[in-house]
Formats: sequence, structure tokens, C-alpha cells
Amino acid sequence: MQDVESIVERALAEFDRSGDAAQLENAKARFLGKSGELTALLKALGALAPAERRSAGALINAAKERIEAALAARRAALAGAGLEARLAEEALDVTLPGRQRGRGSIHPLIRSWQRVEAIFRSIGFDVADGPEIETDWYNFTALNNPENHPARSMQDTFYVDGRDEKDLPLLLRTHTSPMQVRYARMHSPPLKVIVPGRCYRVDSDATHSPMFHQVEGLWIDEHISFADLKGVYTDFLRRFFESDDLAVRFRPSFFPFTEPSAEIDVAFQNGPLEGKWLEISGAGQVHPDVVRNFGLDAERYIGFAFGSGIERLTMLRYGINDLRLFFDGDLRFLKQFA
Ligand code: 2NM
Repeated sequence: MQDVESIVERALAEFDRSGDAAQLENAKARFLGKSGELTALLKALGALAPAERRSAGALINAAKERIEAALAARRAALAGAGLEARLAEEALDVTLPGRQRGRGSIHPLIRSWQRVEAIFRSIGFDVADGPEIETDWYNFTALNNPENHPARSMQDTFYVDGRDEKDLPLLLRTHTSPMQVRYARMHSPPLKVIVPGRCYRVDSDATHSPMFHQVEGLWIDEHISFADLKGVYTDFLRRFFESDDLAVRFRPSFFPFTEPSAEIDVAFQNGPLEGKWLEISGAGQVHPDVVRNFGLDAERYIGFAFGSGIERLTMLRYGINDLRLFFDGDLRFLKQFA
């Protein structure tokens, strides 16, 4: 029975070549299935003489056993390989550290903002905030800015589409003083408030950002003097910089909304900037026209206002030399304040 041996050899070869269970089962059908090659031989046995049938039957059954054994072995091998492949694919390194939830931190500018608020609250100042889109009247006119002042030009200020109810232009506030005007018109003296917040100017270079932070302050009552300004602001600066011997100097200057006006300089008594006068803020006695725009009698009410850049305060406090670090979002910088 040359045929039988050839069938076994081809069956074993096809099982070996089968790369997966489906191929293997197809190969099995070709030899052991209903119309498989070996099944055909078994069916043909009936036609043989009894003596021949017995020896041929024994031969075919032996062949069937070998094919079935090979099939079983190949099935086991393929199942094992499948498991190996799945294990390799789903491999999990249980020794890797888990993924932590990233912990955020307070931005250095907001840290300063919070410090400024805490210091002024401790000496009785209220804290107010208000709209960043302002009207021309609150941002400029009420603060005594002349009609032709360069700050009012498109080159210096971001104007916004739309108009207020008096058909006046809308703009991104260039300082937080407009909110002080709003506050003054909503409250009665004594007015004692700071307004920290975002401001916008058309200005972008190494030392100017189109968006920046300011804190402005106002104290109005019947007898608030320039001496009160000097006391309050010197106290604030010494506490902000945690330096009791910080030197503070008021130098004559000009702002449309104050008269007289002053630039405020500080000089540290130690550290890399020791003894160097550094401009830090502006201030002055609120102009009578502005007091009237507060809705108050300028003969009766008087007081001071000041304004300071939170970026500038923060750079000096932490020794930061580049304004852009505040806005780059570089974690190597930000993590130092965590
Ligand atoms: C400054 C300098 C001087 C200021 C004036 C006012 C207001 F609303 F009362 F008129 N708020 N802030 C002021 C005064 C701001 O910034 C350099």
C-alpha cells in the first residue's frame, strides 16, 4: 500500500506547515474528513476480498493513528505558541513605578498677588476686582487722561469691537484704576481698597508683555495725606520684601490722575542689588478732578493712590531676570516656586 504511506507523509507535512488552528483543521479535513483521502481508502475496503480487507484495514488504521497523533501534537504546539505570543504581547512590567497624578503649584505671579492681598487686608484694605474689557470713560476720561494722550491711541491700547451705552469705544483696560473709579462710585468714604488684576497694552519685548498684572490701591477720606501714603507704602514694601531695613524713596513725577505725583524707589541693604535704587511703583495724591469723577466732593475728600506692576515686584523678590519666564510655562522654572 504505497498510497497509505504517501498519505501519511503528506498529512504530517501539511500539519507542520499549518501556521494556525484554522489551517490545521482544514488540513485535517483533507485527510480524515468525510471526503478526506484516508476516509476514501477506508470506504474502498468493502470492495476487497476478506483476507485482503483485514491486512489493508490494519494498515489504514495504523496510518490513521499516526495522522491523528501528529494532529494532536500539532494542535498542542500551536496552542502553546499562541499563548506564548499573547503573553509576550501583554507583558506587564510590574516593577515600573505607577503613574502619579501631576501636582500643580501656584504661579509665582499669583503668589505675589496673594502676598500683596494678605498684606493690604491686614491693614484694613478691601480687595476688589472688575471687568478687563472697559469703557473709554472709565479707563481714560474719568482718570483725567486728556483726549489726545498717546495712551489712548490704537498703537498703545487694544480696542475691542463694539461700543458702550454712550456709544464710546470699548478696550482692554490698560491699568486697574478704572475699577477703582467703579468701586468709589459704588461705596462711600472712607474708601480703602486695592485692585489687583490683569491689564493689557500694545507692548511686547524682553521687558514688556501685552498682558501683565498690576495692583493699584486707593485710600480716600477727609484727612488722608501724602504722609499716610509714605507710611502705608513703606510698610507694604518692607513686608513684601521681608526686609525691615529696605530703603524707600519718593521722587517727584507726573501722572494725569494724581497731583502731586511720585515714583517710588527701593534700595536693598544686602544681596546682589545692594544699595542700588530701583523704581518699583508710582503714586500720588488723587487729583480733584478724579475725586469728582468718583462722585465725591473734592473740597471734602482727599487721599492717595498707587500703582505697581506685579511682574516687577515678583522679579525683584525672587531675583528673576527675564520677564518672559512668567509666560513660557517652562516647568523647570515654575517648579522652583512649588
Ligand atoms: C499709578 C500711579 C499713581 C492710581 C490712581 C488711581 C485712581 F483711580 F485713584 F485715580 N488708581 N491708581 C495711580 C496713581 C496709579 O500707577 C503707576
